[in-house]
This record gives sequence, structure tokens and C-alpha cells, in this order.
Amino acid sequence: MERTLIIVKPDGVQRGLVGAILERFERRGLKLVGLKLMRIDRSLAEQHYAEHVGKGFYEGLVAYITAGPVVVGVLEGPDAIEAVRATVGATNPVKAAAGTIRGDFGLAVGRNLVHASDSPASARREVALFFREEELLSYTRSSDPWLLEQAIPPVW
Ligand code: IDP
Ligand code: MG
Repeated sequence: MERTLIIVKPDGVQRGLVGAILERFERRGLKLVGLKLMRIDRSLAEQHYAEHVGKGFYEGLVAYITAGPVVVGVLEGPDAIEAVRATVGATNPVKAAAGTIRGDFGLAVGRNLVHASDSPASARREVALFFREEELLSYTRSSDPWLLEQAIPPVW
């Protein structure tokens, strides 16, 4: 089981797409184990996007991610990092497949609605950057056996 960080970026919040975006992950069966509305300040943005320092789009990216409230979440599931990246779609929404979040809701690489961790190391680092351990909840859902190949409880 993996955990991965997602961020509904400021454009997603301003456009009223928080519910529509979270629904994509929920209906796929990914389990929300952490969720909050927050402000990303410059310092947190610099830590989160450290790998992009020096790139041409870096200052615009920091301005974008700090421009308004974001919703950050942690999703859990089998191969959650890969599954979430696939649901999010390619970085440039114009290139993202229809049916992905970016492919269905976006048009510009600098307004691509959602962040998702790209590897186990990134996921560990990013989850720790945005959530304290006690903010992450472990729990069962009655739907788990229908999603996760757990033993199915008697129905008949
Ligand atoms: P990812 O979000 O798909 O992992 P990264 O390459 O890690 O993509 O880039 C981080 C974020 O930086 C992107 O989601 C996008 O918001 C922004 N970004 C990446 N490339 C460009 C660009 O060429 N112009 C403007 N913004 C960009
Ligand atoms: Mg990335």
C-alpha cells in the first residue's frame, strides 16, 4: 500500500472544481487519509518545488501556487503514486489524455489544476512537508473488500 500527496492548486479552488477533482480519486477507490484547505507561503512553495529552482517557469510557478487557497490531500491505495499520476494526466493539459483531470479541465501548463507526487521518494518527502503524522488517519471502509482484493464478507 502506498500514500501520495495531491494538491488542488489555486485555479482548481477558484474555479469551483475541488469537488469534481476529489471525486475522480474517490470514485477510483483511492482512500483519503488526510485533507485540508490551506495557504502555501513562499517558503513552503520553495521547499515543495525545490527541484525546479532556476528553471524559466520557476518564479511563475511559485506565484501560481501561492496565489490563493489550495486543498492538499493524502491518498492511499495499491500503487497509489502511479494510479494518481495516471488520473491526473500529463503536465501540459493540452497533451493530457481526455478522461484525465488535466485533459478534461485544463488548457495551460501553468494552470494545470492539480499536483501529484511522482515517485515513492517524492511522496514521502511531500506528505511530510504538508502533514503532521497525527493528521493522517488509518481506517477501514466497508467498500475496501470490493476495491482491494480483501476477503469479501458474506452478502447472501
Ligand atoms: P508535474 O506537475 O506534472 O509533476 P513538473 O514538471 O514537476 O510537472 O512541473 C511542476 C509544475 O510546474 C507543473 O505542474 C506546472 O504547474 C509547472 N510547469 C512545468 N513546466 C512548465 C512550463 O513549461 N511553463 C509553465 N509552468 C510549468
Ligand atoms: Mg512534478
